[in-house]
Amino acid sequence: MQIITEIESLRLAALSELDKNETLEQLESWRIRYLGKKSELTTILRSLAKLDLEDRKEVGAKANQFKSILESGLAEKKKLLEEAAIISSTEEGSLDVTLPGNVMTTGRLHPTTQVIESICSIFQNMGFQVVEGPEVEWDSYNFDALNIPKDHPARDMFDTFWVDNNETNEKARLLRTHTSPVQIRVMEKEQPPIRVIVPGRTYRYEATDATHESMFYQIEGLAVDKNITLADLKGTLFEFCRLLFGEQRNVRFRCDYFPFVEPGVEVAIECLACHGSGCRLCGYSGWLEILGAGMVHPNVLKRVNIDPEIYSGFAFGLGVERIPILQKGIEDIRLFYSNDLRFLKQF
Ligand code: 2U9
Repeated sequence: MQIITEIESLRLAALSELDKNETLEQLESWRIRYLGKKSELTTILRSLAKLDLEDRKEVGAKANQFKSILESGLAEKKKLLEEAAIISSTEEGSLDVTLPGNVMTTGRLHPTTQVIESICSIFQNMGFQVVEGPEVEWDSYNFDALNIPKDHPARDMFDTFWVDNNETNEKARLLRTHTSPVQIRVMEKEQPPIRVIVPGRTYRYEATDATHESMFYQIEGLAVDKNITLADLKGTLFEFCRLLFGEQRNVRFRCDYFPFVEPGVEVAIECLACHGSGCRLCGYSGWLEILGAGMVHPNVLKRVNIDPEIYSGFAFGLGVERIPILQKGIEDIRLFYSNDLRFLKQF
């Protein structure tokens, strides 16, 4: 049949031309020529209706087979040309190897985290265990358990963010003003010997300025056992100061007051900037206060059912940001948590 021969020769022509297309534009012209509305194939398909049934079946099958061969050939060729276009665009100069590369920035730990890690590891090496606890606390854990009863003037030392506004209720919640309630929780659960180090966020209802933040980090420590004395406290904290600030650093130990310890002490190191002669950093005293500490108050032990006649303990606390502030001469504590990368990248 004439029309079948026509389709056959059309197929040969189309496929041999398909191979010759070298660009996507050429391929599109090819598509219009062989598969477009005005193509011979479309004319053949439209004329099928005029044929008698037998011929229509035969020619229809042949024409549709031809159409699908062309369509799959087209898709395959298009894919090849697109891939080649990508490769040649990089080869032909869109990749300029003389341009500066993209700098891969590496992350780092926040300066506060770095200090927490080095302090905790010093105490871990002395046998202390790192413990964490909740930042929203009960009034009773934050104050009463630490020998700071309701209406006691010592409460004024801690400007508090209340979550529940009923300060007379033991079950009123607050944002913890120190990490000490965690040590209470440890003593409730564990029997001595206890040696824990507790890092974490603490909150004070402060008007913020260069030296005050409403959120800051503390690290506190607690050791409870038989025969723990002030000499253990002094030896442990002197060793800590020398490991953190250098073997030769002088350390000062003086009386201080904290409601949860008796006696209470304050530990200072020889000024990092002037080595004791007096400068702006140390307020011309020659000393930098680093830690507060003391022997755990018997009332605190009694409340958690540890007999102060049998056991004794020492505790200490420090403000974490103060360490890099003093070491690096940072002028404003608010820089730590304002997420300015120009500051953070320096650590
Ligand atoms: C328990 C018993 C005693 C922890 C202590 C301090 C002294 C202290 C301050 C340092 C600077 C807090 O960040 S700061 O403002 N802390 O001086 N902390 S004794 O005493 C405890 C803790 C828990 C059960």
